[in-house]
Amino acid sequence: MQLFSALEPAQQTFASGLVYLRGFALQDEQQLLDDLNKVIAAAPLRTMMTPMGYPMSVATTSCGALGWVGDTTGYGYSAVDPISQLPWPTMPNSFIQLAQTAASAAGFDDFLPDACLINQYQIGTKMGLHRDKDERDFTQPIVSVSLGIPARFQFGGNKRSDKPIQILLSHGDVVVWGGASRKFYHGVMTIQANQHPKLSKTRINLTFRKAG
Ligand code: MD6
Ligand code: FE
Repeated sequence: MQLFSALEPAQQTFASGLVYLRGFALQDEQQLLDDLNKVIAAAPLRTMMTPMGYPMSVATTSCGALGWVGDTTGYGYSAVDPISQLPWPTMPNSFIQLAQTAASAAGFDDFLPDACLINQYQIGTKMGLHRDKDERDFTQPIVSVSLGIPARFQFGGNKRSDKPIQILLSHGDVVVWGGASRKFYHGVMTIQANQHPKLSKTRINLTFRKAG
Protein backbone atom coordinates (compact mmCIF):
# COMPACT_ATOMS: atom_id res chain seq x y z
CA MET A 1 0.00 0.00 0.00
CA GLN A 2 1.24 3.47 -0.86
CA LEU A 3 0.74 6.35 1.54
CA PHE A 4 0.59 9.97 0.45
CA SER A 5 0.88 13.14 2.45
CA ALA A 6 -2.10 15.45 2.00
CA LEU A 7 0.35 18.30 1.34
CA GLU A 8 2.19 16.46 -1.40
CA PRO A 9 0.27 16.97 -4.64
CA ALA A 10 -0.34 13.72 -6.47
CA GLN A 11 -1.42 13.90 -10.06
CA GLN A 12 -3.65 11.51 -11.94
CA THR A 13 -4.93 11.67 -15.52
CA PHE A 14 -8.36 10.03 -15.83
CA ALA A 15 -8.96 10.73 -19.52
CA SER A 16 -7.30 12.85 -22.19
CA GLY A 17 -7.33 16.38 -20.76
CA LEU A 18 -8.92 15.35 -17.44
CA VAL A 19 -6.33 15.77 -14.71
CA TYR A 20 -6.74 15.45 -10.94
CA LEU A 21 -4.26 17.35 -8.74
CA ARG A 22 -4.56 16.22 -5.14
CA GLY A 23 -4.12 18.98 -2.57
CA PHE A 24 -2.94 21.46 -5.20
CA ALA A 25 -4.89 24.38 -3.63
CA LEU A 26 -3.33 23.86 -0.19
CA GLN A 27 -0.09 25.59 -1.16
CA ASP A 28 -1.55 29.02 -0.38
CA GLU A 29 -4.60 27.86 1.52
CA GLN A 30 -5.05 30.68 4.02
CA GLN A 31 -4.67 33.43 1.40
CA LEU A 32 -7.20 31.60 -0.76
CA LEU A 33 -9.73 31.34 2.10
CA ASP A 34 -9.21 34.98 3.13
CA ASP A 35 -9.75 36.15 -0.45
CA LEU A 36 -12.79 33.88 -0.78
CA ASN A 37 -14.35 35.49 2.29
CA LYS A 38 -13.75 38.96 0.85
CA VAL A 39 -15.40 38.05 -2.44
CA ILE A 40 -18.43 36.54 -0.67
CA ALA A 41 -18.74 39.65 1.54
CA ALA A 42 -18.82 41.87 -1.58
CA ALA A 43 -21.12 39.64 -3.66
CA PRO A 44 -23.12 37.38 -1.32
CA LEU A 45 -23.98 33.79 -2.17
CA ARG A 46 -27.51 33.44 -3.55
CA THR A 47 -29.58 30.78 -5.28
CA MET A 48 -30.09 31.26 -9.00
CA MET A 49 -33.20 30.06 -10.83
CA THR A 50 -33.27 27.10 -13.18
CA PRO A 51 -34.85 27.62 -16.62
CA MET A 52 -37.83 25.65 -15.22
CA GLY A 53 -38.34 28.34 -12.56
CA TYR A 54 -37.10 26.42 -9.53
CA PRO A 55 -34.34 27.75 -7.25
CA MET A 56 -31.09 25.77 -7.54
CA SER A 57 -30.13 23.90 -4.37
CA VAL A 58 -26.57 25.21 -4.65
CA ALA A 59 -25.84 28.83 -3.66
CA THR A 60 -23.73 30.79 -6.10
CA THR A 61 -21.69 33.94 -6.60
CA SER A 62 -18.84 34.99 -8.88
CA CYS A 63 -15.76 37.14 -9.26
CA GLY A 64 -13.85 38.28 -12.29
CA ALA A 65 -14.91 40.20 -15.40
CA LEU A 66 -17.77 37.78 -16.02
CA GLY A 67 -20.05 35.97 -13.59
CA TRP A 68 -22.18 32.92 -14.19
CA VAL A 69 -25.90 33.68 -13.96
CA GLY A 70 -29.08 31.71 -14.32
CA ASP A 71 -32.73 32.70 -14.52
CA THR A 72 -35.87 31.54 -16.28
CA THR A 73 -34.43 32.67 -19.63
CA GLY A 74 -31.49 30.26 -19.25
CA TYR A 75 -27.86 30.22 -18.16
CA GLY A 76 -24.99 32.42 -19.25
CA TYR A 77 -22.44 35.00 -18.22
CA SER A 78 -22.95 38.60 -17.15
CA ALA A 79 -20.52 41.45 -16.42
CA VAL A 80 -22.78 42.70 -13.62
CA ASP A 81 -24.13 41.04 -10.50
CA PRO A 82 -27.92 40.93 -11.07
CA ILE A 83 -28.57 41.68 -7.37
CA SER A 84 -26.31 44.73 -6.92
CA GLN A 85 -26.24 45.77 -10.60
CA LEU A 86 -22.49 46.34 -10.02
CA PRO A 87 -19.53 44.62 -11.65
CA TRP A 88 -18.53 41.37 -9.92
CA PRO A 89 -15.63 41.63 -7.44
CA THR A 90 -12.19 41.56 -9.06
CA MET A 91 -10.65 38.11 -9.27
CA PRO A 92 -8.06 37.98 -6.44
CA ASN A 93 -4.44 37.36 -7.44
CA SER A 94 -4.35 34.20 -5.32
CA PHE A 95 -7.25 32.83 -7.42
CA ILE A 96 -5.60 33.69 -10.75
CA GLN A 97 -2.27 32.22 -9.64
CA LEU A 98 -3.87 28.99 -8.51
CA ALA A 99 -5.96 28.61 -11.68
CA GLN A 100 -2.98 29.25 -13.95
CA THR A 101 -0.49 27.02 -12.14
CA ALA A 102 -3.05 24.20 -11.97
CA ALA A 103 -3.85 24.54 -15.69
CA SER A 104 -0.11 24.49 -16.48
CA ALA A 105 0.44 21.42 -14.31
CA ALA A 106 -2.29 19.70 -16.32
CA GLY A 107 -0.70 20.67 -19.63
CA PHE A 108 -2.66 23.83 -20.42
CA ASP A 109 -0.34 26.82 -20.58
CA ASP A 110 -1.71 30.31 -21.24
CA PHE A 111 -4.97 29.80 -19.35
CA LEU A 112 -6.55 33.24 -18.94
CA PRO A 113 -9.61 32.89 -16.68
CA ASP A 114 -12.06 35.79 -16.79
CA ALA A 115 -14.77 34.11 -14.70
CA CYS A 116 -14.68 32.38 -11.33
CA LEU A 117 -17.93 30.77 -10.27
CA ILE A 118 -18.25 30.06 -6.56
CA ASN A 119 -20.71 27.34 -5.55
CA GLN A 120 -21.67 26.51 -1.97
CA TYR A 121 -23.14 23.07 -1.31
CA GLN A 122 -24.92 22.20 1.91
CA ILE A 123 -25.30 18.59 3.03
CA GLY A 124 -27.99 16.92 0.90
CA THR A 125 -27.48 19.12 -2.16
CA LYS A 126 -26.13 17.96 -5.52
CA MET A 127 -25.62 19.06 -9.11
CA GLY A 128 -27.10 16.96 -11.89
CA LEU A 129 -25.12 15.74 -14.90
CA HIS A 130 -24.56 18.51 -17.44
CA ARG A 131 -21.91 19.84 -19.79
CA ASP A 132 -20.35 23.31 -19.73
CA LYS A 133 -21.06 24.85 -23.11
CA ASP A 134 -21.85 28.54 -22.47
CA GLU A 135 -18.23 29.61 -23.00
CA ARG A 136 -16.78 30.84 -26.29
CA ASP A 137 -13.35 29.22 -26.51
CA PHE A 138 -13.33 25.49 -25.89
CA THR A 139 -9.54 25.32 -26.29
CA GLN A 140 -9.37 26.87 -22.81
CA PRO A 141 -9.78 24.36 -19.97
CA ILE A 142 -11.91 24.53 -16.84
CA VAL A 143 -10.18 24.51 -13.46
CA SER A 144 -12.27 23.31 -10.51
CA VAL A 145 -11.09 23.80 -6.90
CA SER A 146 -12.79 21.90 -4.07
CA LEU A 147 -12.87 23.24 -0.51
CA GLY A 148 -14.57 22.07 2.67
CA ILE A 149 -16.36 18.75 3.04
CA PRO A 150 -15.76 16.12 0.34
CA ALA A 151 -17.89 15.38 -2.69
CA ARG A 152 -18.14 12.57 -5.19
CA PHE A 153 -17.71 14.15 -8.60
CA GLN A 154 -19.10 12.29 -11.61
CA PHE A 155 -17.35 12.40 -14.95
CA GLY A 156 -18.95 10.88 -18.03
CA GLY A 157 -18.15 11.39 -21.69
CA ASN A 158 -19.52 13.37 -24.60
CA LYS A 159 -22.83 11.48 -24.46
CA ARG A 160 -25.21 11.72 -21.52
CA SER A 161 -25.48 7.93 -21.60
CA ASP A 162 -21.69 7.41 -21.19
CA LYS A 163 -21.13 5.68 -17.87
CA PRO A 164 -19.49 8.18 -15.50
CA ILE A 165 -16.43 7.58 -13.37
CA GLN A 166 -16.46 8.98 -9.84
CA ILE A 167 -13.67 11.03 -8.32
CA LEU A 168 -13.67 11.85 -4.60
CA LEU A 169 -12.82 15.53 -4.21
CA SER A 170 -11.60 16.70 -0.80
CA HIS A 171 -10.48 20.03 0.60
CA GLY A 172 -7.74 21.47 -1.61
CA ASP A 173 -8.15 19.08 -4.53
CA VAL A 174 -8.13 20.54 -8.04
CA VAL A 175 -9.49 19.04 -11.25
CA VAL A 176 -8.62 20.44 -14.67
CA TRP A 177 -10.64 19.43 -17.68
CA GLY A 178 -9.88 20.54 -21.18
CA GLY A 179 -8.92 19.24 -24.58
CA ALA A 180 -10.82 16.06 -25.42
CA SER A 181 -12.62 16.18 -22.04
CA ARG A 182 -13.72 19.82 -22.22
CA LYS A 183 -17.37 19.08 -22.98
CA PHE A 184 -17.71 15.89 -20.96
CA TYR A 185 -20.84 15.46 -18.89
CA HIS A 186 -20.19 15.94 -15.19
CA GLY A 187 -22.04 16.46 -11.93
CA VAL A 188 -21.81 16.32 -8.16
CA MET A 189 -23.42 13.46 -6.20
CA THR A 190 -25.50 14.30 -3.12
CA ILE A 191 -23.19 15.72 -0.45
CA GLN A 192 -23.01 13.42 2.58
CA ALA A 193 -23.06 14.61 6.19
CA ASN A 194 -19.60 15.70 7.23
CA GLN A 195 -17.72 18.50 8.91
CA HIS A 196 -14.65 20.48 7.93
CA PRO A 197 -12.56 22.45 10.47
CA LYS A 198 -12.51 25.61 8.34
CA LEU A 199 -15.73 25.42 6.29
CA SER A 200 -18.03 23.63 8.73
CA LYS A 201 -20.80 21.60 7.06
CA THR A 202 -20.31 23.03 3.58
CA ARG A 203 -18.48 22.35 0.36
CA ILE A 204 -17.28 25.29 -1.71
CA ASN A 205 -16.28 24.84 -5.33
CA LEU A 206 -14.43 27.44 -7.37
CA THR A 207 -14.73 26.98 -11.13
CA PHE A 208 -12.41 29.02 -13.29
CA ARG A 209 -13.21 29.59 -16.93
CA LYS A 210 -12.34 31.70 -19.89
CA ALA A 211 -15.94 32.57 -20.67
CA GLY A 212 -15.79 35.62 -22.92
C1 MD6 B 1 -19.11 22.08 -8.93
N1 MD6 B 1 -19.97 22.96 -11.02
O1 MD6 B 1 -19.73 22.97 -8.36
C2 MD6 B 1 -19.25 21.90 -10.39
N2 MD6 B 1 -20.97 23.86 -14.35
O2 MD6 B 1 -18.37 21.27 -8.32
C3 MD6 B 1 -20.28 22.87 -12.30
O3 MD6 B 1 -19.98 21.89 -12.92
C4 MD6 B 1 -20.98 23.93 -13.03
O4 MD6 B 1 -21.66 25.06 -11.10
C5 MD6 B 1 -21.56 24.79 -15.12
C6 MD6 B 1 -22.20 25.85 -14.56
C7 MD6 B 1 -22.27 25.94 -13.21
C8 MD6 B 1 -21.63 24.98 -12.41
FE1 FE C 1 -20.23 22.21 -14.97
